[in-house]
Amino acid sequence: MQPQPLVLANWKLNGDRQLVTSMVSALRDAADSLHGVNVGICPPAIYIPALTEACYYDAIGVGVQHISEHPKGAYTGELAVSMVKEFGVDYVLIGHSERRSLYQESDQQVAAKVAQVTSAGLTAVVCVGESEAQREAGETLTVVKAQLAAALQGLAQSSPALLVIAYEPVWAIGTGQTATPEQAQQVHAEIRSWLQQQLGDAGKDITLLYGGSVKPDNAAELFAQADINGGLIGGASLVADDFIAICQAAR
Ligand code: G2H
Repeated sequence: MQPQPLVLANWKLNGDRQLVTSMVSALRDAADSLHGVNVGICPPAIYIPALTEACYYDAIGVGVQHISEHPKGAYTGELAVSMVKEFGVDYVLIGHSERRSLYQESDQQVAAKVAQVTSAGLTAVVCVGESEAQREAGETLTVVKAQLAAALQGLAQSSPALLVIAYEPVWAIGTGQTATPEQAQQVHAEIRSWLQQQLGDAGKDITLLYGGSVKPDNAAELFAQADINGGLIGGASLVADDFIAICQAAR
């Protein structure tokens, strides 16, 4: 059986309180057209209490874009998984390419964060993907598999059901340049088969998201691919009509 579709909004460093309430209310109005799709929003962390409050009666998941790999201590500016859990967070993004490139988040940190998140019973959404140069050098699968291996190392004893993988080719992020459905499916199929090799049948059930310039006009074709179970949406998740159209395309 295919994993249930999932569409997550990654607002990055965008949005405000007003967007929290208007997005939740637009999703509520569209709820009938979203049956069968799990939808979640990852706003900047300071808006999480406003989001959990706004969607208290709605089936909307709450995500955070970043946590510390440490459970607590002298780490100024960081948030621990236990803290975000207290505020109703379901999903934690880990290893987004912007975190990897701008803040030097390493595979080791990814593994530590996956361990923190999954042992707390939250869902780790691990982002993997190759740069343009790596793709041109034919290194896509080597890069992606090394990133996946770090995620599984962190998963250790926790349930694979707490792991989601988001394939986001770096060259397609925020550039308007999307991987073709065939390019994306090719990598997703490799990810699926690698996960099955490592985890057996449990690998079949892991949700695989595609991310990178997903828009209302390309979402349906991407989500129709056999191993694409939804998306991680940046820019287009800031406009309610666009985000809802993308969520509907995942049904
Ligand atoms: C990739 C994606 C969301 P965008 O970063 O994670 O952003 O849809 O703007 O390319």
